[in-house]
Amino acid sequence: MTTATYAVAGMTCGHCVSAVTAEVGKVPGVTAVDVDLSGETVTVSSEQAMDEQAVREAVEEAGYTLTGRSG
Ligand SMILES: [Cu+2]
Repeated sequence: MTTATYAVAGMTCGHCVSAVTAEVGKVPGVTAVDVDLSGETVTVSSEQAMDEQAVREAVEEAGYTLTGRSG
C-alpha cells in the first residue's frame, strides 16, 4: 500500500470532487482517492506505486489539470 499526493488545478466545488474521485478511482490499482478541495490536492492510495501519467490522464478526463506532485 502506497499513497501519493498530487496538485490538481480547477476544482471548485463538491461536484468537482466527485468527478475527480470517480475518474481517478477507475484507474487500475487505485484503492482510495481523497480530494482536498481547499488544498487543491488529490491523494491516491494504491497497491503499487502509481504511474503519474495514468493519474494525470484520469484527472484530465474529469476536466481538471494535474500540475505536479505535492508533498
Ligand atoms: Cu465543481
